[in-house]
Amino acid sequence: MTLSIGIVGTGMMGRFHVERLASSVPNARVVAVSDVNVEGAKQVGERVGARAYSDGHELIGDDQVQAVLIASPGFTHEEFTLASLAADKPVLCEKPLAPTIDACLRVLEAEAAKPRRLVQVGFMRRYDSDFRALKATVDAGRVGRPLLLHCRHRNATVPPGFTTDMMITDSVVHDIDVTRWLLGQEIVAATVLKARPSSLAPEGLEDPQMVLLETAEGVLVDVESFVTCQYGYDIRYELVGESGTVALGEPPGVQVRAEGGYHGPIPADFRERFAAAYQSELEEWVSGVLDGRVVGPSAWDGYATQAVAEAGVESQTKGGRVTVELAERPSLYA
Ligand code: ISE
Repeated sequence: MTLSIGIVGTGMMGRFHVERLASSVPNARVVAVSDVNVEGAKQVGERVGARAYSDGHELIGDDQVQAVLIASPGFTHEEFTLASLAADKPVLCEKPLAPTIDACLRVLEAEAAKPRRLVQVGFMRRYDSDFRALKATVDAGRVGRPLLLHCRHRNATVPPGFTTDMMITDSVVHDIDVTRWLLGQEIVAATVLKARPSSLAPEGLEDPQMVLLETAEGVLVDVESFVTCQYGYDIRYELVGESGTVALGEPPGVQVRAEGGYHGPIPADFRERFAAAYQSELEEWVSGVLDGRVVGPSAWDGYATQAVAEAGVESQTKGGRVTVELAERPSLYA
């Protein structure tokens, strides 16, 4: 069986997914692509034999499209996810699920009225083998009850137009999702502190920052967000438990010890660091959908993450600790 997929958005992430789905994901076929820049969509479509639309709604309405992948800008995610739900088509939506808490709740409400889940959010770190090993170690109780989690999230640079709030809504959202998934607890408060800005950050970008998250059971999580660190894409995690610690290893590749020093590779960006995770995310999504199941990060995960991110942005702007109040969790996400 083959899954015929339509991809909304042929910008950087859309093209990344189209190429992977068309070339290396078993049982997947890209049959349609769409973008407001229809010429760009046509070029991408031609390479993989897919039809091109200028409007994502037409793509979702295409009878040949059995499942939808949304990689258009975040402010369009709500409308395309709701349209996919209305058409009863499984949808993998890049983060954010939607750009506001209210918009996320509208998606939750629409999906919760369905008999089964259709929406998955693109939190790809959950598919990374090292993150999975970290979670398996914690779940097996090898380091005891979790107390603290240290996270570092560094990007070499950011694209033009990247603003201070995006350090939370675009970057730290991944750490928020990993925290909830790794610990199996919701986050109840966020506090953000700004370091003195790096002179290498673009004018106005208050980089770096420290984000302190508190979970429902009292685990403290510190996230360093440094989006212009210059030297590469560097993600580090260490969980401190009552009887031990577990940390992500160094990036794969060879380490050279020579001339009085040692050197190893650092990925250039998140697509390189998480290439294998994106591959597994797509493979598992496609095989799950073909089996009639959507089991990856849910619309609830997208909503809860957005709620914490908004608390973080409020702390960024007004200062102090901001608590997170979540809506009641629909039974679909039990
Ligand atoms: C980017 O949008 C991502 O999603 C990456 O995974 C993240 O690490 C990066 O900080 C974001 O800007």
